[in-house]
Amino acid sequence: MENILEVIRQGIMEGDMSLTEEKVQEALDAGVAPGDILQEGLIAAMAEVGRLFEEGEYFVPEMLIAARAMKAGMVLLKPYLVAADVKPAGKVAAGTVKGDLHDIGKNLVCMMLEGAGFEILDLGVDVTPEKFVDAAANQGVDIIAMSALLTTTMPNMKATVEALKAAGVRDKVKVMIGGAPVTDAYAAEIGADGYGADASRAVAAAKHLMGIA
Ligand code: B1M
Repeated sequence: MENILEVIRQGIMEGDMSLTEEKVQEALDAGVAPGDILQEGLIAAMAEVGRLFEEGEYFVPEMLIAARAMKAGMVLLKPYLVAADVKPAGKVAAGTVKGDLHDIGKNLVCMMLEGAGFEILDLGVDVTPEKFVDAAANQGVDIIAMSALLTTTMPNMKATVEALKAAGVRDKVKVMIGGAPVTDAYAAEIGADGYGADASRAVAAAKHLMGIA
């Protein structure tokens, strides 16, 4: 079993989608527990990718292709995880804030979070405070994750935090933010709970907010 999980990890780290798919299917057919394939295959590989990114050995393209391979494996694994009732690390509603159409970084953050075992509700781009509030109120999410790439749209993060408060759901969720112009200080200023400078640190922040790291 360890050997096939090692091959899955290697496949993901090298961004080899077809090898990842083939080996995830092989592991499932061989009766390896879906939770083990997730934890010791997909999640372990993406944790290593995050580490290499932080150490400057991997860059955004390597992270993107690794995440794509992980997602391909996840598509096969998901029905088995549901059947085995494997619980996600937490549910995250992620979106780029109102007025902002940049989604490359947000998508990468979503993929890395998924690779860390989180369930993602991707709200897309140009997401209004009302849509974030709806996710917090009605979709059972643990974390609201907002991305902004424009200095002109950053205030919509604050507007969303205020809208969550006004709707009485601020305490139901944690709020984390990120994006090129966003800083830790800005997160503190608007009353967000967490901040990630990049996709790898976003995973660390989300885990911290869920009390799992
Ligand atoms: Co635009 N753009 N853009 N753009 N664009 C920037 C952001 C800009 C810095 C370029 C520049 O002038 N040098 C500038 C903003 C200036 C400012 O506000 N200070 C700018 C501008 C001005 C604009 C327009 C206004 C241009 C115009 O039309 N006049 C316009 C706005 C449209 C709109 O949104 N309403 C516009 C449009 C576009 C395109 C559509 C052409 C395209 C976006 C395509 C897309 O996303 N689908 C685009 C692009 C590609 C860029 C640049 C070149 C690259 C952004 C990117 O994808 N980076 C960008 C310049 C730059 O950043 N060098 C620029 C790669 C990505 C992996 O990084 O998004 O930073 P990033 O995400 C990182 C981290 O920030 C972090 O993790 C990610 C991965 O490590 N992160 C999070 C992101 N979200 C997070 C959330 C978290 C945690 C971490 O927790 C929730």
